[in-house]
Formats: sequence, structure tokens, C-alpha cells
Amino acid sequence: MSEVVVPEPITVAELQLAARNHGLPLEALRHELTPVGLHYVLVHYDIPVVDAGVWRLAVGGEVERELSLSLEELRGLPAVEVVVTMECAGNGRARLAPRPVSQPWLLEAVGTARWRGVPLRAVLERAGLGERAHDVLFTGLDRGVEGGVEQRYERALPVEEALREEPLLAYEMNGGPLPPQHGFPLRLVVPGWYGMTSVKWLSQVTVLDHAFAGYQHERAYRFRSAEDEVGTPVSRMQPRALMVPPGVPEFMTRERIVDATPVRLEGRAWSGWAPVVSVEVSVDGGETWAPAQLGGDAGSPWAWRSWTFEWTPTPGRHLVCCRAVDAAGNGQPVGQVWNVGGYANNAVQQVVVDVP
Ligand SMILES: Nc1nc2c(c(=O)[nH]1)N[C@H]1C(S)=C(S)[C@@H](COP(=O)(O)O)O[C@H]1N2
Ligand SMILES: [Mo]
Repeated sequence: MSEVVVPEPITVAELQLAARNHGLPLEALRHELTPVGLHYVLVHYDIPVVDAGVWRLAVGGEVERELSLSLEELRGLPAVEVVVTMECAGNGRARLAPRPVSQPWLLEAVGTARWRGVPLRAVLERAGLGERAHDVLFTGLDRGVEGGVEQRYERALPVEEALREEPLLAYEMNGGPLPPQHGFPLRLVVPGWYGMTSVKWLSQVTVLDHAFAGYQHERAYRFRSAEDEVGTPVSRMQPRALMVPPGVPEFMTRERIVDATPVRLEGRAWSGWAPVVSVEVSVDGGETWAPAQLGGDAGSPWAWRSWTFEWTPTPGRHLVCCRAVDAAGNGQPVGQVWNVGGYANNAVQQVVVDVP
């Protein structure tokens, strides 16, 4: 039985990030929609305070008409709502050995919310895309220095991705205004993609005639097996199944204590590439697997699906695991697939269970 070990001591720098950026307590997987305060938070720099009365969204670059939209004007446009599971690309990073030093997520950098806003496409159509449009750049109000580079947080989408139906300029989360930490007053939400794409505190949308080559594209968010490689960009979420850890925890180790009576294991599973088509559970550390029962998808193809599994544990120590497969055939490795930035580590969850 191979147990999860944290290979090297956590540094103060990592702890500083971990204390600011919180995850979803795994028991909150019981909620189909994550209560706002339990949704994971990831902020590279500082959370800005924005006066919505003076804030405007600027739309410019390779467009026929530049736009400057107030929050009231955006709220006046036809709105849509979509339930979206969002996961940080660094989820699973702290389980890699050697551990890439950044926000040390274990498994909990995920959440599902109902976002309301204006389809990005509708705003781009109002502005009218120029013929040379290549990328659409999203600029946040937050600033910082990262890897020695002074910057505002910025990410871009290729025009064909930006013009898809689902990307949203969101001003509401679970029925209320965006909370400060989730991007008030407006953020991008790109269903299916890892969270770095969904720029918060949005202030500018700029249509470029070339591929954006900023820090968050060229230095960060690339799969590289060595520092000097060009690598390939991180984009959509790999499949992952997570379970609500059963029973009760031991305070320090978080290992679980479960009675020797039938227990229903439950959790959620998602993929940004295609719908999840199967979840399997192993109660022997990944030696043997059995199918879980799949449930609903929160009414949205971009949201996680619930799953359950009936288990009658025997006394002893067990390593309980779960894994998902999507309709495109993507699955989850049992072992690690290492990369420099520690992105998209979707190795299966392993929960140590003691049955007295
Ligand atoms: N402006 C801005 N947008 C941002 C970030 C940021 O630091 N600044 N972090 C990104 C990352 S890495 C993730 S995973 C998601 C997290 O969104 P959440 O905090 O609402 O869960 O926001 C993305 N958008
Ligand atoms: Mo992230």
C-alpha cells in the first residue's frame, strides 16, 4: 500500500501562499453548487478594491468600434447563466516529487458556481472583430512582479476559442455580486479550461493581430519537463474524480476512521475535454477497481457529476481511491506525471481509512 508522502518540508514562501489561497474543504464536495466562501481562491498578487461606480470595461484593439461599458450597461445586455466547475491548473502540485515550488495545492483547488453575465461573444460582436483578429487578451486590475517581470495579470484566448458560445463576462456568482476575491465587479469565466484563463477584476479586452506572448503564456502555464524547454500550453482540465473523505478525521494526519458497517462513498468528477462517462473506486490502493454509480451534472455540461459507491469495509487499514474517464478517453494516472510548473497533476486521490 503506497501512501501519499510530502517529500520535502514546505517552505515559508509556500506557506505564505497557502494561507492566502484556500481550497475547497473536501467535505464540501457534498454541495452540488459550492457555497461561495468554500469555493477555492487563487490570487497571484493582491485583491484589488474596485469602485463599481467608476469602473468601466474597455474593449479595443483590432475592432471596428471601441467600447467602454459600465457595470450598469453590461447588466442591461441579455444575460445568461451557466454552472461551471473551475479548477486551478496547479491542483495536485504539492503531491509531486520533487515538489515544484508555488502554491502548494494537494487536491482541493476546485469549486462549482452558477455564474451570470454577458456572453463574451455578444460583446465582441458589438465591437466588431477586425479581419486581422488573432487573439483576445484579457487584462485584470491586479499588478505584481512574478519571475522578475512586473505585470498586470493577463491571459489571452485564440479568437476561435473566444467566439465559442460558452465564455462569459460574469458579474454574479451563485446569485449575488462577485465577492472581492472572485473578481468584483467583472471576471471572465471560460468553462472547461483551467482557472488561470478566467481573468478576474477584468478591466480591458484587447483584440490582437498576433499571438499574445506575455508572462502567463510564455513562462507560466506550459508543460515542460525541463526549465529550458519551450513546452506546450496548459489549456483544458484533465479528468479528475474526488471523494468526500468518509467517516471522521484524525486531527493531525487527516486519516479517516470509519465503522465496519456499510458506508456510501460519494464525490464529484469532471473533465474540461468531454463529459465524464465513468468513475471507478478502489478500496485496495489501486489493485482492483469497481464502477461507481454516476449521478447528475448540476444541469450543465461544464459542471462536475456526482457519483456514489456502496462499500462494506472490513476491519483494518485501507487505501481508498477513485478515478474518472471522460468521453474523449482521457483518464487519470495512478503514479505521477511530473512537469516543471507542477500543472495538471490528476493522479488518483488516495484516502487512508482505518476501520477499528
Ligand atoms: N486578475 C486575475 N485573474 C485571475 C487570477 C489572478 O491572480 N488575477 N488567478 C487565476 C487563477 S491561476 C485561477 S486558478 C483562477 C481562480 O479563480 P477563483 O479564485 O475565483 O477560484 O483565477 C484566475 N484569474
Ligand atoms: Mo490557478
